[in-house]
Amino acid sequence: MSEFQLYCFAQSGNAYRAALTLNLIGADWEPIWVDFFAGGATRTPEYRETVNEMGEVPVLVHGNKKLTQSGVILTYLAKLTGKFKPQGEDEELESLRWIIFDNQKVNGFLGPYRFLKNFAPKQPDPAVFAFMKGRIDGALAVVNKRLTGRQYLVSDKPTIADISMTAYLYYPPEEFGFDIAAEHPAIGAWLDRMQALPNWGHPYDLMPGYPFGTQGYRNR
Ligand SMILES: N[C@@H](CCC(=O)N[C@@H](CS)C(=O)NCC(=O)O)C(=O)O
Repeated sequence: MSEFQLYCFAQSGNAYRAALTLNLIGADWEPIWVDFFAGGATRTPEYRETVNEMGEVPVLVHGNKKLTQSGVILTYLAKLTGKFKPQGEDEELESLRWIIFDNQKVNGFLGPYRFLKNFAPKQPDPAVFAFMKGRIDGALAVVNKRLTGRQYLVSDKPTIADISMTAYLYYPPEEFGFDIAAEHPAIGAWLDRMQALPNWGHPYDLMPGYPFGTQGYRNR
C-alpha cells in the first residue's frame, strides 16, 4: 500500500489541490476513486460515518491520520515535508489569506459553475449563471492584479497558496464557456510557471474518473 491515500475523482478541482501537492512533493500516494456522479457516494450515510462527516472529497489518509479540507491537507503536507511551505509568520498568514479567498470566492464559485454547466441533471435559470459569472469575473480580476508583476501569490517561490489557487484553472475552457488564461494574462503566465514545475500533472491525468463515468485516466 502507498504511504498516502487520497479520496478523489478527476472532475474535482478541490481534490486536485491535494493530488497536485502530493505529486509535486514526490509523495508515494494512490487515489481512492469516489463515484460522486453516479452514486452520489459522498452523500451516503456510510461515507459520512466512515470517511468524512462533511460529505466531501478530498480526504487524505496518512497512517492513522485522516484529514479533510484541501487547505488543511496542503498545510499538513507542507509542514511534513518543508516543500511549498510559506516561510515565517507573515508568509504563513498571507498564504492562509489567499487560500481562504480562493476557497470562498475564486474556485468556490468556479467549481459549482462548472458543475452546473456540465454535470447537473437540470440546467438552472440563466440568472443563476449570470450572478455566478459576475462573482467569478470579480474574483479572477483580483487574482490577476495580484499576479501582475510578480511570479507567485505569496513569495518569489511557489507555495501551497499557489497550488490551492490552481484548483479548477487547468480544466478545459469549453467546460466553462470562457477562457480564464486568455482573459487574464497574468493568471495565464502564472499557470504556465506552475505547469513547468517538476512532477506537475493535469487533474485528468492524476485522478481517476476520465472519461466521465469511468475509473480511467486521460493519459494512462
Ligand atoms: N473547501 C473544500 C471543498 C470540498 C468540496 O466541495 N468538494 C466537493 C467535490 S469538488 C464535494 O465533495 N462535494 C460533495 C457534495 O457537495 O455533496 C475543500 O477545499 O476541500
